[in-house]
Amino acid sequence: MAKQASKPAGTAATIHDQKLLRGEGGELHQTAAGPTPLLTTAQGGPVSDDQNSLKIGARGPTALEDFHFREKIFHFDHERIPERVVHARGYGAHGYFETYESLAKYTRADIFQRAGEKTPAFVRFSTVAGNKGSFDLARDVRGFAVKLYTQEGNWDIVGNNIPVFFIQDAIKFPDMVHAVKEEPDRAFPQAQSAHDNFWDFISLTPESMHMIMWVMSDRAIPRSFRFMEGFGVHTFRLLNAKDESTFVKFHWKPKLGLQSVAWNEAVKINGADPDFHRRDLWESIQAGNFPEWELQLQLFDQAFADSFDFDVLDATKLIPEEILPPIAVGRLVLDRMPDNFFAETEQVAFMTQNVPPGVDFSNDPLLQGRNFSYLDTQIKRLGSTNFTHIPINAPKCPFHHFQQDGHMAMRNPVGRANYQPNSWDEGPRESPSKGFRSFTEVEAGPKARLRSETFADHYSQARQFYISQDPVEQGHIAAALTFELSKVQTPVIRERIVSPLLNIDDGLARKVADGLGLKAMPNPADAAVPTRRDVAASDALSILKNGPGRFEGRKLGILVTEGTDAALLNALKQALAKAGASFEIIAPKVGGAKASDGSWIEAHQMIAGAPSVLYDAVALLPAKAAMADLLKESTARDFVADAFAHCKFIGFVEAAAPLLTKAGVAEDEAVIALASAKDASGFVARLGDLRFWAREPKVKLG
Ligand code: HDE
Repeated sequence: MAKQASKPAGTAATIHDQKLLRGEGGELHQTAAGPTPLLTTAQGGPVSDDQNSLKIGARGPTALEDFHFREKIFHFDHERIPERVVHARGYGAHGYFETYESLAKYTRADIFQRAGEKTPAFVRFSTVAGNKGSFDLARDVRGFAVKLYTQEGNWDIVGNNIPVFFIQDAIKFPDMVHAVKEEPDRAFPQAQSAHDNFWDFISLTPESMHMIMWVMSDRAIPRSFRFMEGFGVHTFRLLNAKDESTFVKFHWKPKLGLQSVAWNEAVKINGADPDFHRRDLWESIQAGNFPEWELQLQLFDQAFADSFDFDVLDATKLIPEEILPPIAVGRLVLDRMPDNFFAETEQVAFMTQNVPPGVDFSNDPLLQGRNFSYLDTQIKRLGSTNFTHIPINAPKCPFHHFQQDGHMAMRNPVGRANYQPNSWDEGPRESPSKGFRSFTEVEAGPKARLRSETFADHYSQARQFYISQDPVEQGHIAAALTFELSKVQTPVIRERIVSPLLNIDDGLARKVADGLGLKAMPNPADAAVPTRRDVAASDALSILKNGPGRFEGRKLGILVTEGTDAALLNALKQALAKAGASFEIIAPKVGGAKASDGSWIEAHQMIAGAPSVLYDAVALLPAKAAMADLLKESTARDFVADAFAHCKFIGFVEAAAPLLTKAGVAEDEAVIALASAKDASGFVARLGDLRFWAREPKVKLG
């Protein structure tokens, strides 16, 4: 081998290699689709040899003259751009927004004028704290950023899957983000809030407690992007043709309902498939199961806003849907993956300040700060003021302005006039009627660094969220807090978190204190405003109280072996197809297995590569003859034990009974016997409950 590699260029071996790569006679490769294109440099120069750099003799130095080599390496060296300082890990898709009916009464925004109008959209989902290469199932807020390419320019609703935020004033954002990201001296932990710095900051920032309830709830470990809500968070304004203002809060509601995973499951998913969420979106869009959300608006006027005892400008507060039911105004469908991840998902630049005429900002101090940050950050990341020339960021409506030059300018104004007013009768002009007009609000007050008194109640809505949860969800919040604080090494910080919990719910505080093994209960934290104990529960805040009641869009993991009952397997597949659900076949070997009727079952996964955490429910269809081998596989045992511990529905044939025993499965109503093909549809119907949480006290998920 070594001898061959050292042969000088032009010897038989080298020419042979090159012929293989380029095709006989040095001609272009022929494929079914015709000749492949000629490889060129970035300057368009044809390339003769892309396998060997230019050398002085086969074993000699590389010549600096090799412009093709230098260009190739130069470009490669610069392939990375800075990742986003927050929301670095994300995944996007194209789609459209369809307006249900005219909202002219509230807004002059063109996108809301005509029923049935379709507007192109691009959406990027993300985690917040983790780096670009971190895993999908971090316990974290998810970004839900929507770019709508309207006829009046791009409108970005840069939201999250949680309707409130940690802080009230944008000036605290760098501190908050520094605290949650990896600690600077040791550079860990990544993509995790379970560490001292984060909880230290939280313990000193009482305004964060409402958000903490949300991020410690199941909302922070969604099953997939498709099963998450999105929220604009801030109060915005809609302005109609008469410049009349209506306050608005934006909500995206997933058509398939909400769903989350268990924490123990999330931890295992991160190992089994760190790309679990992006793979889910990719697979469903490729399969033609286009995820869909409804845009719902909470609309209210100043008098209504004034009627609350909290401030609608405070991003740590929400308006319960029972008090102000949202109205549905359109739907968002994602139906196409980007052609290229970098060009689109990585380079997309969302900006809160991108709003069309008819949508306006409120004075929310977090939103005001964001309106500065999102433009500023694009220069850092995309490197030029001309980032709007990148196709994913360019408007899809006609646009004209006099901005010119700069790095990477792709298009400049043509003609003589590059300013206005001008005497050449050239170029665009502004329009007071069509252009963006701000709401005329009279502002007055002392110039000072202030926080409004109306922002001072930090606990009432935190309590409201907690008491609105189903008992299972409340248990998860207590367990999450206990887990996170157990990773905090400084005992006083653990205690400092229990103090504000006492202002939220006594039972919760006690559970966490007990879980942490605190020797004594601390005093409740000082509260600027005492918690309102009379806040009503809001069922809309619970995931479990609003279950979809169907298995549509979910995935069953079907364990098969040699001799699996073909009729039952086929009946299951049919029932799943009818329910709009999918499945994966897991076999001892990925090559598949022969079914009872001699047909071949193609497998998607082998058992060791597909733990049950990757599925919403499982069906165990082994044949009796295969059980002895299957029982030896610890991954088969884990497959079942985990499904049971994660409160999943388990369907099983009689032959699988020893595996259930080995996995410690105790019978309950979600462990369902599948005697024959006729049981398949009933089993799939039961899967609509998604989980059997009544099992949880027995399996003690922690
Ligand atoms: Fe962001 N945020 N943010 N944020 N944010 C960014 O913009 C910022 C906040 C959100 O998929 C950055 O392009 C400040 C709330 C999403 O590309 C940056 C403050 C909400 C995304 C930035 C906030 C969000 C970002 C980082 C406090 C929910 C990802 C890179 C005032 C309503 C968008 C970038 C995407 C990204 C700043 C708070 C959502 C640095 C200063 C509240 C979904 O500009």
